[in-house]
Amino acid sequence: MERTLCIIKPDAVKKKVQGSITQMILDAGFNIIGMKMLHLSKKQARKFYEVHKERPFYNDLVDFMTSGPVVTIALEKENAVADYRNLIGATDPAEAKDGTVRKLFANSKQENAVHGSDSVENGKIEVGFFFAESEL
Ligand code: IDP
Ligand code: MG
Repeated sequence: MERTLCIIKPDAVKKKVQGSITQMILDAGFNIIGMKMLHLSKKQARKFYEVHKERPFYNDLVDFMTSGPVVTIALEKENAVADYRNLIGATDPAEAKDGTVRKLFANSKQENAVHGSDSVENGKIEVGFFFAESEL
């Protein structure tokens, strides 16, 4: 079983669609093994998105991700990383396929409703960023 991390981002929590997104994830066959709502600090957001620190959108991304509460969800399933990326769709909702989470709920390339891990290795690392093994 693979693990992957979902973050329901501040735009989606503000729109009150965290329940709809969670239901889509469950309907797609994922097991939720951990879930928490929290308001990220700047320090946490900077660390989480450290791989993007040289990108022009990094500071805006940190501001956005700390603009309101998020819901972090640890997911488990066979082929979880790729299956979850398919469920959420492309980073830019204008390019996301019909029926994907981002097509349905994202506002823009930045405010794109959800995070998803990009590799099996990062799935493990990112779940560990928010959850102690004893919580899962
Ligand atoms: P991903 O979330 O689909 O894996 P990444 O390229 O890893 O996309 O980017 C991380 C996050 O940074 C995106 O989900 C989005 O919120 C934001 N982002 C990425 N590219 C842009 C951009 O060109 N403009 C503004 N925000 C961006
Ligand atoms: Mg990414």
